[in-house]
Amino acid sequence: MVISSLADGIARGVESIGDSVSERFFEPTIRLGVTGLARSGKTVFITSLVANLLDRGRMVQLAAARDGRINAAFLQPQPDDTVPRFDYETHLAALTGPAPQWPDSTRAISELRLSLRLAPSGLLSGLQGPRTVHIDIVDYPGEWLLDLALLEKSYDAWSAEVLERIRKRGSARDFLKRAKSVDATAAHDEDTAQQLAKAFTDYLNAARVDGYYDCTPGRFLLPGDLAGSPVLTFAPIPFSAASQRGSIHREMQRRYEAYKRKVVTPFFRDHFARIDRQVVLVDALTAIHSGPRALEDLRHAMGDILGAFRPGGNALLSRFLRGKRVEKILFAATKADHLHHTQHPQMTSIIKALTREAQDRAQFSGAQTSALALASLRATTEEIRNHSGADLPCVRGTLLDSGKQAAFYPGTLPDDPGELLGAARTGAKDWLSGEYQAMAFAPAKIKMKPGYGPPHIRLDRAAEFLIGDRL
Ligand SMILES: Nc1nc2c(ncn2[C@@H]2O[C@H](COP(=O)(O)OP(=O)(O)O)[C@@H](O)[C@H]2O)c(=O)[nH]1
Ligand SMILES: [Mg+2]
Repeated sequence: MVISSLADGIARGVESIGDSVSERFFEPTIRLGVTGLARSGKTVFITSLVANLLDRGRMVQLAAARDGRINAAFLQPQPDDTVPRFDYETHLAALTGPAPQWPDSTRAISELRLSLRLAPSGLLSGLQGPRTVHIDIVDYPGEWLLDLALLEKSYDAWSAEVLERIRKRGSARDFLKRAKSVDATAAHDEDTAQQLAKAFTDYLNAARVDGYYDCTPGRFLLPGDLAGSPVLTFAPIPFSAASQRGSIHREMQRRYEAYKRKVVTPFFRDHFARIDRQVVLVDALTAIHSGPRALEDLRHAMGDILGAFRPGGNALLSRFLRGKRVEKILFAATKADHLHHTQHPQMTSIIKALTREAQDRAQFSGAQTSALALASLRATTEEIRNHSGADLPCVRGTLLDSGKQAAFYPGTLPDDPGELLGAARTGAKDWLSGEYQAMAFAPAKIKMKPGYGPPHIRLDRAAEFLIGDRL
């Protein structure tokens, strides 16, 4: 419709003016949290979701868009002045430019307000004018949710637990050597503290590369503007005797408590506690490609992440929430364009199985949950290729490293996700049946059509679940 696209165009230009007076009165706001571990696809998801809500040609499964009830969509200034704005324009330009690139990885929380002007609906539609719904999209690292477990743990308990857990990890060897050689009762000196913290951070980064997901404190990996500050300059160290004031142990303890108070608590109180709807993105394919141990580790991390959504699971968090809770949680396996669509049901079963416990808990407490496999930005096309007499469902795309076109058969996911998760749980070294091939595609060159956002898979279904009932 000409009028609506015109309104769209104008409205998008006036972001800086805003509509802050009427906004305070009765304009409903949905706070949509987008989280997931590093590289799970948060930035691409938000960028494509926003682009596809601005231009809704590919959003047929979003009922309000299909039925033409969204008159206009526009970006507005966000309500939180101290949170960085999600850099939508830069990310979109990277993804859809003439030489498309994946966006740079982001390392902190950010926010974007998208407003939808909706045609009146329902019984009173004759009496109402158009109404506006604001969607505040909040992007934050899933690693930060893992820190929730720290809130109720003392430094000594945390320290002992971490040292035990990483005892046998090759990537922790250097750090452990250093930690063991420290006399925890000696007088604190900043040099030692910094060296320990650096060795510990190096270990966390290496562990992450090795496919471990249990890498807390979360801000060590994603320090943002806290890099180098004392709240991030501590590490677990072995100790035995009660420590003295001024000792290394006492100072580590103090910084750990400061980290909880100044970093973890404000995030849960000021951001997490205000979320209405949540999408948790999971890159299950990469974990499967990495092998059973990575998948088992991912399952653990998901359990910990989702523990944050269990009401009453943490006394401090309950206090911040004051009875409020997340109404809907979507678990989404990302990058489904790495698989031919005939394998998407298996992918969905895997994500369901991975988040099973958490889903049961959420349902029990009244939050509605759902799981699906999606691609925020489709980088491949499908084709059937004949290989030694068998038809293999493949995907074709541009390889990230060489820039060459190639068709891939990623391997067959089992119908029963238990086959993979069971092997992972029992500590198998390799997958019994079949290899899963890792691959990295560059974003495809897109010819953007007016009225259409970038191509995706099931992003519209995700939107319908997350916000459809409020439009
Ligand atoms: N093929 C494909 N790759 C994706 C998709 N979404 C994300 N990726 C890949 O995953 C990487 C990490 O995505 P990003 O959104 O930056 O993750 P974040 O760290 O969670 O914000 C990207 O650089 C892409 O390589 C998708 O929909 N399709
Ligand atoms: Mg990101």
